[in-house]
Amino acid sequence: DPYADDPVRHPALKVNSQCPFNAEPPPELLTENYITPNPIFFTRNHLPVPNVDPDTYRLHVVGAPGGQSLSLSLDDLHKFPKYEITVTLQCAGNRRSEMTQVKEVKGLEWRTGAISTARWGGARLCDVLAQAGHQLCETEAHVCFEGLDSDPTGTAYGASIPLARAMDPEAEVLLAYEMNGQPLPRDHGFPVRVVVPGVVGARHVKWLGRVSVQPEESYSHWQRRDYKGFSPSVDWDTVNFDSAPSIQELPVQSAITEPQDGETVESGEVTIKGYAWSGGGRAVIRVDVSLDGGLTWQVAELDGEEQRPRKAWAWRLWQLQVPVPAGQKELNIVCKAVDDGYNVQPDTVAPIWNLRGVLSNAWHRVHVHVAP
Ligand code: MTE
Ligand code: MO
Repeated sequence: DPYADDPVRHPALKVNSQCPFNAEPPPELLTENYITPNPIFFTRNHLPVPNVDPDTYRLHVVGAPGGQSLSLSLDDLHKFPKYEITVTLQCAGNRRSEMTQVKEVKGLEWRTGAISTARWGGARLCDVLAQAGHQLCETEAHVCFEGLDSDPTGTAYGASIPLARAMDPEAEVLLAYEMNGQPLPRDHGFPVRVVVPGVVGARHVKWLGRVSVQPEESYSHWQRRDYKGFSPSVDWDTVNFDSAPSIQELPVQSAITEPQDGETVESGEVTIKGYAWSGGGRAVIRVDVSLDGGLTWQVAELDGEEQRPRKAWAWRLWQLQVPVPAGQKELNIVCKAVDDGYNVQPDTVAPIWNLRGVLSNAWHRVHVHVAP
């Protein structure tokens, strides 16, 4: 059993698949803290968790023509200037279960918890690439990452990002060896993972073994044959994965974590809580909440850390305390966020439904009963 050596996990996690391990924190725990505690940070593994010996670990960085290839130990990585940034990581499949309700999709049934936030510490990818002789170039180029996890045929998990993002110091792409002040937990990529702020989780390659610069995107299945968006009209007979770009930056997202669907709330006053985040460093500027299915709206209070313009890598938590309208037996609570490009979430799921169930960011709706 290739999974026999997987780590022990926190019992509060809601498991979507045991082997490979895929799990999310329950909503009420997800927004209890601005920084998600490591043990309940959502986990998305495609393969068994590799057991990497930190003493013999080497990160291979293929050098540029005229530059030099690097074989970096953990100590070597620690010698680069250390950067620490708070970054929210979201899986492209977050909230997929809502797409399934419209029509069947292929993928794990994530609810609202395939998203978490940590303070990551590590070396900047641009510094490591520079040491290997890489520079920004005029022609298209991509930085390809390979994990040390592999399938039975020996194929490693892989993904890529454009070289321009990797080399941009403002994009703050990290080779992280710390998560919330601790060495990375095994499930989250021990000893080194990529953190690409503002970009879909799939590119944050864990158990990083190899970095190279190529004229084309990674040939990995997960870069080319997955993690792409399509029209609702496209099905598995007609889909052409080459016709769509790989997902990189994610669209604006928000969800309600309290109260939960089907719950009974006290009459009088209700507190509604949730998270909001947008990709590409776009800051969330507002969250609107409705108690009547979207007929009328109120503006929620944004909590958590104020984000830097164009570098809003982390989520905002939000809440709204409101009187329950007298005589109301049920509430149709809805939330929607707006980012600083004034991008908004679509109001329903059907027009953004896609066969793989990715990019599910419609208004989040929760139906609750009011205690008599
Ligand atoms: N890296 C490797 N090597 N193997 C993987 O299966 N999963 C990716 C990414 N990096 C994956 C990986 C996906 S799809 C996501 S959403 C994130 O890791 C999840 O990171 P987490 O498990 O730390 O939350
Ligand atoms: Mo993912």
